[in-house]
Amino acid sequence: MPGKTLNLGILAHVDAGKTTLTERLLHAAGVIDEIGSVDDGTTQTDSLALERQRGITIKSAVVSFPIDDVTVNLIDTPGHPDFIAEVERALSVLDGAVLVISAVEGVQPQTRILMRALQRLRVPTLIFVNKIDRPGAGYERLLRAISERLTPAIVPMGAASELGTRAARCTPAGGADVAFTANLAEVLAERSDSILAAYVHGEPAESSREPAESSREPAESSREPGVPYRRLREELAAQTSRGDVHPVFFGSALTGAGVDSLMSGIAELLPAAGRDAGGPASGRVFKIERGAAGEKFAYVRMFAGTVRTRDRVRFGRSGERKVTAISVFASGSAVRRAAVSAGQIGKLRGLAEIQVGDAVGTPRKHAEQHQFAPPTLETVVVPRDPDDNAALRVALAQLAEQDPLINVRQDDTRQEISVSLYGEVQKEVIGATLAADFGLDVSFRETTTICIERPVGTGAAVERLREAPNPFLATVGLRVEPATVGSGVEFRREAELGSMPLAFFRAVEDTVRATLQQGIYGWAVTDCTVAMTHSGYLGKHSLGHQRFNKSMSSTGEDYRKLTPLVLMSALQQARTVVCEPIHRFCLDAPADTIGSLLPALTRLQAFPQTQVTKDASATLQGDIPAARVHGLRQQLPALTRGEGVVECTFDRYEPVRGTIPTRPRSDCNPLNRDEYLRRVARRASRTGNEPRQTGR
Ligand SMILES: Nc1nc2c(ncn2[C@@H]2O[C@H](COP(=O)(O)OP(=O)(O)OP(=O)(O)O)[C@@H](O)[C@H]2O)c(=O)[nH]1
Ligand SMILES: [Mg+2]
Repeated sequence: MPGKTLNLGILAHVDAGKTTLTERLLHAAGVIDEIGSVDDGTTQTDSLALERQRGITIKSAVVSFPIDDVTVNLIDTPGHPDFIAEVERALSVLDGAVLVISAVEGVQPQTRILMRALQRLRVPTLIFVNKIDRPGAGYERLLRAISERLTPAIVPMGAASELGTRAARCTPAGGADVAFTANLAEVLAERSDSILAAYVHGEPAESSREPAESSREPAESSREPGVPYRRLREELAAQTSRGDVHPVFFGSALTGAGVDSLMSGIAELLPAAGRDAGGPASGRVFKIERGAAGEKFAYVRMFAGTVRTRDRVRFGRSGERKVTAISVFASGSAVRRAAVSAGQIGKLRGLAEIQVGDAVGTPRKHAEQHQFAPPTLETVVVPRDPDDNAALRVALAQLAEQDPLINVRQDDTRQEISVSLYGEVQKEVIGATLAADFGLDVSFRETTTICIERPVGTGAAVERLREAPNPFLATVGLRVEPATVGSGVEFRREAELGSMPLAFFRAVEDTVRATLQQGIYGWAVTDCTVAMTHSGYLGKHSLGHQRFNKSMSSTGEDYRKLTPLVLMSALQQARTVVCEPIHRFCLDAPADTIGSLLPALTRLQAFPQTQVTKDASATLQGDIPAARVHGLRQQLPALTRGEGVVECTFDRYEPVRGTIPTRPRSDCNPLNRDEYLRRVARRASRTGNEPRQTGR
């Protein structure tokens, strides 16, 4: 049985060839006899009906293959920006990655976004320049673009010939190639003093032997007296594993050129995870799937320990369930096993409430942060048959457990359900999934932008125990302040505190975060610090009798009800500014269409900042509100004789100019104190849970 596992992500801009490359790798490893095709809908990883129809990947999929004694679990991810959430979830479970770039289209916007995320997380990454068989494929141009726009620390691993033809090939460079070894030594010496010293001063001839046995490179001795080739390869693997250097391979997933070299690179240069099966179990869910009968499977990457069938495992914030079945990926697909241990990916059954992103067992120390911007669009989903409202809610809740970022919102006042989105393609996919998997026919209202609110100044408020009109057995004081852009929400407890039971602080913090989902204008409030300045509670005994008296003791519920009141009053004092998402656009069009394009861009509130004209084509770059991106895409063909191409990526939030958009509020946030208290009292009398006396 193989001893090590490498969890490998394949990432790229849409259509770069990830799924086709996955087929090639499976074939080269002997797992499949015939290579499937994306265009015919016959690949292993684009297995959903919708993926096959459309020829694009929508969900991440796992397949596995062996290289020597390593089991590689390959995660094929979608490249379309509407499905970036899938990539984010895969990123958190990877040991290494292959970033695919088309040799024709070159470095594209999504390529840069993905590379930045890989580098932030220090995921060891190989670069594969694909499609060298297509007319227009480049070599030097690609290397230049990669080093200028992605990372300067690259090592081209071979030379390409007959580019742009079906005969295009890639010849791996070896130790006998003086130019290759010199370049390798130079790149590696930048991050290694010992390589630098050996490079400059030369090394004893003794270590100048052939490359490491694990390498599939031809076993040639280095002619470079400076650093032995074997040592260079070891150092290359070490620096690649640290995410410092990125080896670049060229090839074609379609013809298979260069795929063997990439396979060798994966085995030699990326670090496989060992099997530390002991210790407490710790894993992470990166995908949820439902079987034909609706049964739920959680894809879990284990980081430590072992989970066995019939083990009770903890997950998420408070879930605990018995695992009823486990499959582990091996030689292609998932096979039934009794246990899954560190390094492996398992498909676990039985964990009913589990969600994508949940920790399984002991959470890892560093909670993962979001790598990509959250969705900036939303739409209301309307069932064609109003009787389907309840079924729609259940169906969307199921989709949300696979994709928490669709963030299903129920607006009780209007009886509407909305979902957040990255774009129009995602909307179509949600519509098609509801029809195919749930038999629900829905329409969508026009897509709108999701804004955010940021505090402008500082605001503070306090409600004290036993001071009317506070009807709750709790003291809560809060101060809201603006924080750095992009910092999110920080909750802080201030000095004099410490006396109150921790559970009450937790109730306050959880409620603060929930309440901030709807600020003064109905948008989520972010980039702020909320400090708890006052706290107080009533003990579990009534004063006179020294006996436990529930009606005279503070409970978590008192803090959950009082906190929104205090927080919203502090927020109203601080005031907030509504900010809308702004995208960067990069638009290529025939130069003679610029005259009609510019006024159209102005009408769309887009601001072109740079314009470069080369020969007959022009490139414009600038900012555009997210709300206008779809309009631009729709108008572009007519404005550019169908030749214009535009790429938009989220850049930042900026205060809205002109009319301030508001979002319909659900009824849980108190903007009006008296109304809120009346509502709480009404709800309490309905549930028989009256506000208690304050003990005076
Ligand atoms: N000529 C040529 N075409 C290729 C090559 N690799 C992929 N293609 C084609 O490019 C198109 C997209 O390929 P996919 O493998 O679906 O690309 P992808 O990156 O998985 O796409 P998404 O998952 O939708 O982002 C298909 O029509 C493939 O046949 C290649 O090496 N050469
Ligand atoms: Mg694909």
